[in-house]
Amino acid sequence: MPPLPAFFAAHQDLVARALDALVPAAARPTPVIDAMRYTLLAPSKRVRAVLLMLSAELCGSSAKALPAACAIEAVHAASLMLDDLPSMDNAPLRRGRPSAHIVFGEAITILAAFGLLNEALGHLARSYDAALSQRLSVLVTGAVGLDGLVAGQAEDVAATGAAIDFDTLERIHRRKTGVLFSAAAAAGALTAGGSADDIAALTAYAKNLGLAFQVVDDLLDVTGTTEETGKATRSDARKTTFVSFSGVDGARALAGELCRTAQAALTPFGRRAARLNELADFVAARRL
Ligand code: GRG
Repeated sequence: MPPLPAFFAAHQDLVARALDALVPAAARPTPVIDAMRYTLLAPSKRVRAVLLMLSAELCGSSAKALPAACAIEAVHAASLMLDDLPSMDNAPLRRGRPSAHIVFGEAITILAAFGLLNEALGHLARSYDAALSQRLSVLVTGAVGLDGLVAGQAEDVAATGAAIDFDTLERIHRRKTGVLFSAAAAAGALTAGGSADDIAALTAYAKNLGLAFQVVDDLLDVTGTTEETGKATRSDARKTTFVSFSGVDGARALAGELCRTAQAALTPFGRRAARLNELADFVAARRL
């Protein structure tokens, strides 16, 4: 994977080590644990974890943020495993490796995804006091649920091969991608005791950042390489994407506009938001 901005590195290492501990290798390996670790620990940007940690820092401290960052990354990894299945996106390559179902089969992959989801929620419950773990659980289950990943994916599956309008496309991806970004930012703020105003501003930032991230994902499917993205490219032919809707230049302009809207939401934080501004610049220009 090509190098990421320097400020990613410290958080990425911390998160990678904590994820390794969250799903430890079994003394006697089992296929389902192997499959959980295969996708969870594969090299990746960890952008949602980094967003969570930076949001916590902005609200005072990231000292308590790591378990929530791991939970969000475990949910994300589960969603990737399910998304790649033949009955969904049928994607052969993920994080630079054959997708989990190619290595472990569909049944074990589905079980491993449920395993990761379960570990994510268990980790939140174990890692925080009752009040904070309750608020974080509401956030994360909300992001997965009927106004989040599951709803977005269901509408995406239904839309495959069909003509959809821009509002539908946007709703699908706000749910599939944007909502988990928002949950990550809000969760970071919560772990640092952020105020309701902090949480609202960070949620607005992350909602637009997440949609921008998806628009760039669509762009990279057309303009990127497998070496850069770790995924098969030119794979979205059966789908309406931001590129098929708006063209490469239109999608690039949209991503830039969404990142600027995201950054505008950070205005109340002033210079304290420098890192999150940098993260938005990275998302707009990313090649991986
Ligand atoms: C029950 C958890 C659960 C999900 C069910 C399958 C599903 C519903 C939703 C799929 C959501 C999905 C995979 C959206 C795509 C988001 C996206 C842009 C993924 C790529 O993220 P990156 O680039 O990947 O951050 P890395 O590998 O760096 O983590």
